[in-house]
Amino acid sequence: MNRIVMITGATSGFGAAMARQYAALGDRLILTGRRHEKLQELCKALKTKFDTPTIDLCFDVRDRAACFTAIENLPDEWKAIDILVNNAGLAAGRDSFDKANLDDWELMLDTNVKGLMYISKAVIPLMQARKKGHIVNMGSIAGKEVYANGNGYCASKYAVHALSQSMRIDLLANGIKVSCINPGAAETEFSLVRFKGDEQKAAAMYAGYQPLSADDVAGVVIYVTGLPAHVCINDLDITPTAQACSFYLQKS
Ligand code: NDP
Ligand code: 8X3
Repeated sequence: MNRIVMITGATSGFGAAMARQYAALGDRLILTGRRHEKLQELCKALKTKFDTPTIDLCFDVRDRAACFTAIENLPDEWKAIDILVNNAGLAAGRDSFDKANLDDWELMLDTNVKGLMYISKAVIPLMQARKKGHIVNMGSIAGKEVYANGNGYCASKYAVHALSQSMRIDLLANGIKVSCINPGAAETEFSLVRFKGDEQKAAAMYAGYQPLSADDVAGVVIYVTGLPAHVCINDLDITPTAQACSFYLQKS
């Protein structure tokens, strides 16, 4: 479709799956993440399979200056970003409020909230100049309902939800769409990161039911960003069929 799509956190999970699905549609991609090798591998694979023009930007979304520099330094022809997917994010730890680690809280808030704000602030002027654009924020069902031991992560995703509503109101006059996508349990590197490399704990999160895949969530983002210009899905929850909400999960 020849749109310019920027996806943060494209080195794994939802971001990488979205990159592949947008590439299959013929879009051009700006892909970000901290793991340079993974970004390069993905860009190479997309070039080989779909002949996709890509730009890979390796930086940490917690680094405010790096976020603005990355956007400022884009070649002019790449600044016409049609779709920004604020996807980079993580959970760190799953402990009760009294036991949770302060560094984990800061990591989640700095990445999931402040990183999203920096990238959005850098990209929005480019969209305002063109009077169009679509910002997709990756929220979570954890941003709709708090669950036990979710504290810092839930707070970060509640913030993503609030920021999405705020952006939608404040950017209304600019013709910019803002969508917040709220997945439930999806099997990616997410739980491995949350449990700091503990493979058993991570695998247990997805045992006894069929979780969402990265491609399931990517397909929803593709759908939401493929609607006619006058149609905007503002807020969308997606869970595995086995999951009703944050605390009801049917396991065999
Ligand atoms: P993954 O761990 O597979 O992917 C996370 C991506 O975010 C990676 O590409 C990672 O890249 C990037 N990232 C993390 N921290 C930073 C940072 N500081 N700077 C730049 N990039 C960063 O998880 P998912 O694909 O599952 O998660 C994607 C988003 O979806 C997250 O916001 C997550 O909170 C949300 N989500 C996930 C759900 C799930 O169950 N999996 C459900 C609901 C929402 P790198 O490490 O290379 O920097
Ligand atoms: C990830 C889904 O339920 O593990 O955002 O918080 S959950």
